Amino acid sequence: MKSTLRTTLMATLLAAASSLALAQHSGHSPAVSPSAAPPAAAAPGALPWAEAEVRRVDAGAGAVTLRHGDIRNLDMPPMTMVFKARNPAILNGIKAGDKVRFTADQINGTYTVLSIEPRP
Ligand SMILES: [Cu+2]
Repeated sequence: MKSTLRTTLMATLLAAASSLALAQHSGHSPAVSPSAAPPAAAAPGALPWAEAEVRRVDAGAGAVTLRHGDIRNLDMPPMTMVFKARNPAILNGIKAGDKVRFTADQINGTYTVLSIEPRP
């Protein structure tokens, strides 16, 4: 009796969990109307690439100086400036003079590079 109740409870929890996962998954489905999508700042994958030339890499500080083009999501015109790397490891293999593309966002008031890679 007791074990039957527990089994039923487990099944209910599992069903609830899987329907929740399903709901979250469908939220990212392309079938969802674009007007219902959250602003571009939400997911790193949603940020537009910007182009830049690397001026300086400060691996110790986890910072990189970029002479960048337009950054559409930040409404920023071309300029040279320092960005923090959200994960300093993404600066491995990047050096001054490299032509790169990158995504950036303003995180806690700091312009932060989320991803960076050699320009294709
Ligand atoms: Cu800038």
